Amino acid sequence: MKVLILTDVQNDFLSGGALGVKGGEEILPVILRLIPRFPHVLATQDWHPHNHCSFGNPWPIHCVQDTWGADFSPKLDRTKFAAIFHKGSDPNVESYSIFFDAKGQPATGIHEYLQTRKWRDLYFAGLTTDYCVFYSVLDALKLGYRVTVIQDACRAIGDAKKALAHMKEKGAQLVRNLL
Ligand code: VGL
Ligand code: ZN
Repeated sequence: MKVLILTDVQNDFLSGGALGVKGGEEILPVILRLIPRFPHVLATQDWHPHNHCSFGNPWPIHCVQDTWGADFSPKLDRTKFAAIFHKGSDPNVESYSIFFDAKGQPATGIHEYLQTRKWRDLYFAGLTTDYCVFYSVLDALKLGYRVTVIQDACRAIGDAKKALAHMKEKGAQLVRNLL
């Protein structure tokens, strides 16, 4: 079953946000076209307590729980999401991947959710190509999922090309807007 996973399409990663990613807005129309094409859409949120260990080093304060910055882009309709998963909620642990945190512990429960339903064909879109998408894709491949990255539905903080090449080398399929 094909599942679209929207990673961290949150105000703080978009322009005007604390960690605004260059070109972040450009993915919104692409994502809006993708959503109705998938039988299942899941979304994640970087969801930090106010004292998260990444604040100040290496990141500015961002995606603080229950603030505007942590909210989804207003262009997204959250009623379209079958489920929403939160990561980075432990003040002492970073979690770029939606599967495992930096200590190797389950980050969100998404793996169990997918396994229970036998959904194995994952399509990634969102922010950021070189952090959340990157580490989630590598973990998904290790977990045995079929993984596709929708390139033009993602944007990077740093080097997108390098991140994409690495994900491809590890077994991810790269596509552009499928439509
Ligand atoms: C992320 C920077 C800081 C991400 C999270 O999930 O891509 N990037 N926190
Ligand atoms: Zn974060």
